[in-house]
Amino acid sequence: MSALTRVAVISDIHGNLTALEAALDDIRKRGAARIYNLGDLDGKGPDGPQVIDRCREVCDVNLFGNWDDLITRPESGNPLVQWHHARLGPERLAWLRSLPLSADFRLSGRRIRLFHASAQGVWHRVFPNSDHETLMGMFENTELTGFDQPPPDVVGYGDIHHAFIMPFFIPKNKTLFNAGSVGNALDEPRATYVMLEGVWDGEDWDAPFGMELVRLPYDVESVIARARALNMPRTEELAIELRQAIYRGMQKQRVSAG
Ligand SMILES: [Mn+2]
Repeated sequence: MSALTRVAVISDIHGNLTALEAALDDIRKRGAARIYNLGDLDGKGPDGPQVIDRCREVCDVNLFGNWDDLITRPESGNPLVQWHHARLGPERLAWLRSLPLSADFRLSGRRIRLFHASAQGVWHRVFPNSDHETLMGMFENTELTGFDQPPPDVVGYGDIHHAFIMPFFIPKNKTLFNAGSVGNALDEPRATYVMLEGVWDGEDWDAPFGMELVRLPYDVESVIARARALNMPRTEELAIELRQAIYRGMQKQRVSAG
């Protein structure tokens, strides 16, 4: 019987160093051997440079997200994007730009595939209530995932800041999960990630395999205070996201609706 390996899957830290440290502390306590980060390291939160430096140090793999795309192309003209871009410096920007789009590995027989948003691209958004064909598209080999690996059994992604673990009835033995968001969770206001457990690179499907959704409290107010101290654009929208898990795009609608 081989020993089980724990693999932490984190995503969407969005410049929230306090939430990242809470997640890393928990990951360390649980003895994870590997950490995969699914992208969106900066943007929205105040500490992008520190988050990038920390992820380079502790994550085994860092993947490219849509905000990593946005932030490395500041010509979009958005003042928020420009504010974040200006703080990173050329070396971090080049590193972000160099990140891979997907990662594959094997755990207890299952082929696991991770990417930021979907197999179609970092700007292609998939929700758990998308139609069956769209959800099945997450398991296909594409330009983004490459064609050199067999299609996966378990797919994990980030992007929507909404964690879930969804095994399918049809087809059997396929599971889609979302790691949620460490630094900008929109399903509940806590740092969120997923821990996988199984035999690393093992071929035996009958070896134990586990997936766990982890929620952690952190000092939300200190992050908001830090953003205010830095005069970060859209800090008040960030405050509502971090305190109440209400997406900034929904905040105005909520006010006008009532
Ligand atoms: Mn994101």
